[in-house]
Amino acid sequence: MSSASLENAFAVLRENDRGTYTVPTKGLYPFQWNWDSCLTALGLAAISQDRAWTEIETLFEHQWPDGMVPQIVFHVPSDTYFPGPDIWQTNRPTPTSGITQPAVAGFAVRRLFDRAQDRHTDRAMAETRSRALLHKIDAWHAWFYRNRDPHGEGLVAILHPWEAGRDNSVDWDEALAQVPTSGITPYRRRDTDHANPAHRPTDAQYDAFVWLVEHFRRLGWDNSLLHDASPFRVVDPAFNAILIRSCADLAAVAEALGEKTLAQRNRAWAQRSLDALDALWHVSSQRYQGFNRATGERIDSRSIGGLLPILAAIPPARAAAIAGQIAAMGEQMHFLVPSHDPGAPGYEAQRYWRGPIWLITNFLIENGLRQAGQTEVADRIVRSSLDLIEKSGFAEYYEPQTGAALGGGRFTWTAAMVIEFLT
Ligand code: 9WN
Repeated sequence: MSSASLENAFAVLRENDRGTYTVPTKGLYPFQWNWDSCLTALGLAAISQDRAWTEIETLFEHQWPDGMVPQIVFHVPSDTYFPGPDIWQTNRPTPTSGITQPAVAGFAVRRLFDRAQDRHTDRAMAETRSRALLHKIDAWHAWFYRNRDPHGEGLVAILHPWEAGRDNSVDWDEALAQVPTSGITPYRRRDTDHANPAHRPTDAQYDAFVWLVEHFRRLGWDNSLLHDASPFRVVDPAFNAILIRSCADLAAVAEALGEKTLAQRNRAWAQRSLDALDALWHVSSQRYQGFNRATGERIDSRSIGGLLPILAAIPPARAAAIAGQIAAMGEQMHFLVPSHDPGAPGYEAQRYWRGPIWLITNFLIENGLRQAGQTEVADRIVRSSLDLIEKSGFAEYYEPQTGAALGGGRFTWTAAMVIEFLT
């Protein structure tokens, strides 16, 4: 992998930089996205640590009074994306969407904080800026457990597929089929103006996405009501594992800064959820499986959602089994890690989260594998990721067999992950 790739990655970040936040890619996604920004900050840190902290701080400036950190912040108007602020109607000073996204902020802040230990000036800045962020991230974690686990089961639910960040995963098919779609206001999608419709969610899925937004809007975006009122409430192992890891990482930063109470609270959340997550281990498929909290049904799907818990401190035997599952997919496909098992029902090589490879999930899995001592598979994922870049550039996602570029181009978090792999 040449230094040209690194330079290209920096160029992608610069192109999508809007000063205090980055857009995922122009046209298709012209606003600030939650987990994109937190992961992008890791790449930005190689250019400027100051700018990296700003990326996360900007996102948290738009945290809701109840603690939620929104999925999208609509900093400036644009009509190239649907649904825009007129659909969400969340009534925020700067418009935002009304749902959230995977809680990677704690993980990202710890990574920035740990990185900054080498130089005195960076360290001083990291301490000041993470101290301010700690309390906001803690409030977000508290929001999750209060509103998305209202009956105290130890695991949080997502109420919309967009919250998972894996919008059209096979994991949601059955739960989404229970969402009514009649009576929605007619709308026009914009994503298919920028990307091939065959690589995007279907119209039927969009109808259900829109129904949920309109349903929550009718409930005034009152988060104390939404969980029990949503026909879609799914406990996803990946979403929970990310939250668990972020609680543990936030606790580590808090301990380093002498914030004992905050550290203890986050450690306790992480431990309780880790115990609850263990019950989602599925022996015959050797992965975690989520469940539909509205019906109690287990979600029998072989997606990346069952592998991403490697990011949390899961038992070594489970980590080894996950590494084995990934290695097995590597026997079937040229590139790793497909977002859905290529041999399993529902796999579609080019359709978004139903098969294609995403570099951010590669990065999160690689991080977890390394933490678990599974370096061989971790190294393979890094090689695969860099091969994809060499072959097809900084795409949104990639076809697992051919490595073809799919979705949007010049993609910010893809570039950020390349910087993470190379520096
Ligand atoms: C809805 C921005 C986002 C990512 C998600 C990805 C995609 C949005 C969409 O793009 O979702 O949030 O409109 O398709 O699925 O993970 O954060 O890159």
